[in-house]
Amino acid sequence: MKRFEKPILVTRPYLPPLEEFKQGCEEIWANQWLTNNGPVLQRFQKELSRYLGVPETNLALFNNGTLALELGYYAMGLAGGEVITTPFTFVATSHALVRIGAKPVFADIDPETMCLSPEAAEKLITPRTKAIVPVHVYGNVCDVEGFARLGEKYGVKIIYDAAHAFGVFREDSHAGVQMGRECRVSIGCCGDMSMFSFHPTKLFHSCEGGLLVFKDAALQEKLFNLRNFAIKSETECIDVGSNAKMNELQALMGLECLKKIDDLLDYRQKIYNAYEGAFSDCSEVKLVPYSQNKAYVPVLFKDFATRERVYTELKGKCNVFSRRYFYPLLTDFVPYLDAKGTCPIAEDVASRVLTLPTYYGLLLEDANAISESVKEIVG
Ligand code: T4K
Repeated sequence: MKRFEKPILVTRPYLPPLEEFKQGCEEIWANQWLTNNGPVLQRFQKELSRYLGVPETNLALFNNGTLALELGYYAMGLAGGEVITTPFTFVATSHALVRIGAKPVFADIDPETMCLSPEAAEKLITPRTKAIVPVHVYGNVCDVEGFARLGEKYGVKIIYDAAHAFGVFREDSHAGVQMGRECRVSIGCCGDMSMFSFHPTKLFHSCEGGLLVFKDAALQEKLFNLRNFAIKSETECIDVGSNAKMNELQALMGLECLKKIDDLLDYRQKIYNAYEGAFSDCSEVKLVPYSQNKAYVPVLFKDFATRERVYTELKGKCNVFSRRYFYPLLTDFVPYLDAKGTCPIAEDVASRVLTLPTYYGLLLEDANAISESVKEIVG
């Protein structure tokens, strides 16, 4: 079993060449403009519009994904209502709901994709339900057709937490936003709204950042306003907004990383292929194959004890820091304990899943060595 000299972390952010970043800084220094809808942010928005194929009128950038969600939920009018969502996610999906005064109602997941199940969600719809918030967890695509049907049938909003799904595209005739590219649409175009996180633990980042993509272009003005305290002019404040503006250095990092996006995606695929090859002869480790962008490498073990042994021994014996995303389940955390035990499939998955290291620059031979260690640990 290989012990790495330096710790191998579950992820590392891609960093653009420092010289190129410095050149971008020169422009920011010359402008003496650091935040509040600056020119670099506007360029970043344009480039994202081009990459995703979404009109610029249907995008809004924020300083992180959590505030993007919070303000997105608020702008969609979810305050005071119930929102059906998944417990198998990062806490931000639900925290952002609670923070605007909406009540998360947890429905179970599909055991294969690990995304919210439309069938389970439908059973919980009541007259108080204002929206459904599925998560494209790990970049696995939700049953977007199933949710579109629920949206139409019950008149509820469908808002995707697509934090993990940047770089995921699909052939789609149900796209929410009219696309420039024929048939190939960003996953962010499904439903009424989607949020991408640009945190450095994501395959694409802007130091911190979040992007909302929305179907109704009229929302843009509202969101731009909400991210700037809801101040409309020097003498008018029209709502209770927040400070959720992306600054110029974040936008510059995003622009520099976007230049590299195809390579970042290709590299993740290569790492995934290395793990896939290595585990192909081992029935004790089930690689979860559904993600298009390979943002994470989740594997399932036969039971909780095995998963815990692999997690602990990788750390102790190999100096490899895998993560148990997403364990514990949200319904095991203090704010959501009243829903504990309501989602048995999610509980089972959370108890057996482990995400293995993947990032641009992780050596393929290191992914192979990690796989060999995992196989040795499970015996
Ligand atoms: N919805 C979903 C489904 C999400 O997964 C997230 C965030 C959100 C919403 C909210 O979006 P943001 O507001 O974050 O934009 C991390 C991230 O902090 C969080 O962004 C992410 N999901 C979540 C899944 O993972 P931690 O507590 O695991 O992060 P941390 O600090 O332990 O970092 C993980 C690994 O990355 C470590 O081994 C160290 C390495 N790392 C981290 C940073 C920040 C680096 O090498 N460099 C770095 O700069 O939560």
